[in-house]
Amino acid sequence: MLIAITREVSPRMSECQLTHLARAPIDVSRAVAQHQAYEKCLESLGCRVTRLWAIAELPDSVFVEDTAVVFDELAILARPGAESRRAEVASVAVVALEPYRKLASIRAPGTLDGGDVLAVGKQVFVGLSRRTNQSGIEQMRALLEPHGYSVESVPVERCLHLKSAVSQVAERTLLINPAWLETDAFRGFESLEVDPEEPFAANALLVNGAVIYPAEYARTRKRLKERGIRVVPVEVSELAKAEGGVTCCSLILGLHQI
Ligand code: CIR
Repeated sequence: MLIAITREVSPRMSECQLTHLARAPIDVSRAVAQHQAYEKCLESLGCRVTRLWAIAELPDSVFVEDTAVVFDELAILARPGAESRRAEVASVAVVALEPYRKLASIRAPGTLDGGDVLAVGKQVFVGLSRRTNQSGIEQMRALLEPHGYSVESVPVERCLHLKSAVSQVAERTLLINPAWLETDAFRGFESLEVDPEEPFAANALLVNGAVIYPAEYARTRKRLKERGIRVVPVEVSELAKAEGGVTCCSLILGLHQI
């Protein structure tokens, strides 16, 4: 059994942080409907959804992925690089994570956004980005190495987070946008490139052997299907205007209590 932690869309989502996109009007009621459909999708793939309440004054709080990184042995509470997002962490930790995992925290001066962390088995790649700094990565390494994980830092300069440019789509397969990332770190994996006309298409969410994937990236979706990957399309256009993708809207963890 998997648990998916989500949080309702803030009614003030239009005030979100933006780094690479121009501000476009967000239809919040449409964003809410898209988010609910996304949660349904998670349920259809076998997740039990734990939905946290909306926090109006935290416009980006629907993007729960950035607040923590969950492993079998522990959950690491992030310290988001954007100051406006730091207050998102506490309630995710106390309400949703504490029952299931030992908790550790990234501390100042470290910063780390969960969207910068790609964990594949015991290999953990962490984007060194505008949001995640060297201290955040070193703290993550110190917390994970004793549990047998390797932690490798990957420079991220052309997009928001590491997982904007690479995500896992099958046990040993990564979906990558090579225009946004040096791919050397991922040499040990099979890779699939996004269609060059769909630069934002590298963020996919692998759940129980299927991939939750934005409906709008038809060309890359075809590539995934041709690789034998089961794709479950979702409409996430309003969430995308806030620079969110499909991994950002949940934290997924295996159900075992501490
Ligand atoms: C932000 O800039 O922090 C939000 N507007 C978008 C965060 C998306 N999160 C993610 O990719 N993990």
